[in-house]
Amino acid sequence: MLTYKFLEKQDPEVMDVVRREARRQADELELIASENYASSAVLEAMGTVLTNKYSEGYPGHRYYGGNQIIDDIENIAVQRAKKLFSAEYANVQPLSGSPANAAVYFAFLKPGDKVMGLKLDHGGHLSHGHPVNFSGMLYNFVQYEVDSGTGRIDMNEVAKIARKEKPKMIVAGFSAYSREIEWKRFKEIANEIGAYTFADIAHTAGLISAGKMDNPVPLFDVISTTTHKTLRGPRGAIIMCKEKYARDVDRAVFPGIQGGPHDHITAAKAVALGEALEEDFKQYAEQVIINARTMADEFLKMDYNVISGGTDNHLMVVDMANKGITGKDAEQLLERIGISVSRSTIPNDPNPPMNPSGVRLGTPAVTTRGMKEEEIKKIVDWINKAIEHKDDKISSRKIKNEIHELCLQFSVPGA
Ligand code: DSN
Repeated sequence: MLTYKFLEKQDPEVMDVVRREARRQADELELIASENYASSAVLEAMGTVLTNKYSEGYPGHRYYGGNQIIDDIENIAVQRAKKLFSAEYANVQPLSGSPANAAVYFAFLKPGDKVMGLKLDHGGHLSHGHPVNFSGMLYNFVQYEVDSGTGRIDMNEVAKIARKEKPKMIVAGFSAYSREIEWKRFKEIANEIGAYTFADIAHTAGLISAGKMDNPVPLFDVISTTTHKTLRGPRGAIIMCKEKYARDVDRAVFPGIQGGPHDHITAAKAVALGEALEEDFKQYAEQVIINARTMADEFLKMDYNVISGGTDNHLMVVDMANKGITGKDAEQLLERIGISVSRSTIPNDPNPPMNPSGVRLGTPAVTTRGMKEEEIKKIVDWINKAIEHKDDKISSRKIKNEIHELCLQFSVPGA
């Protein structure tokens, strides 16, 4: 564990929470598809004196004095983001995914403009036009869905809706979709109707940057990503775009949406981007996908209903209906044996979002610990046994102990 000697002395109560959470992260299995373990170097960068600085504006054009050194950290992060994703332009200031998406809409659209995005219960994100989110309140979203037979986005259907609705922007991206996105086809459809293309690659940025999935950055007008999922950095986000939109994007982030950037987080983003440029990150990304495929295959062998029949990326959504348990109950049952997953809606879910039919599982975090196919097979077996014997306390205790034994063999950065 990192030392935290000053925190320990100053505030034992807070230190106790940090210690307990570090223990939990090390002792349990993290299968939440959007979570990962940032490296010790990323964690250290977040704890630096860069947190003390205000630096509204951009390198060379700040509204506060004393930013000549801070400019360096922002420039390093920008250069690394551009190199990693082959981007013409990068803004590394967005505080997280939703604010980044807000800035994208703000840069390209006016309130009331028509936009197309993937529906939430079909794998989209709240900020892709859900009515309870600012995106659905401010903009006129029309939503596309996955095909009910294949569980995949049907590009002919996307084209049909786009031609009929003529949105000003098409959003491609997701929170719970396990297949490759046909970026080129999205671009062709958008070109046909003169729409902007916006890719939200929050989930797969690490896999894309490592060349393991197709990269929309050179193709699309604008791209957002969080930095803490498969990219394995600090909580935060980045927007990339064509050079011609740079000024609009910058102005939308600051002063449009945000105040001062969080410079300690920018430093941590720079560290994570540097790590992702290294050769061993490519191997990590490849293993994330191999592990996810292994996991999906094991679930399928045990007669689980994996939406779309498998995965091309790091995640899968499993409909638990044929196993006689809801997504919420499965999440809580697995939590009791030391496995974290997130409940998830399935396409056209008959159940409400708080108690949906499915669970979403992902492999980024366990792969960071060094787990491979052998461990993944054990994990699926434990999940299956826990679900099959859900009322058997002795069996649950035994599985929990076995999970703990496995966790002891695979360390966690920072824990
Ligand atoms: N909360 C993230 C996820 O779990 O996918 C998206 O915002």
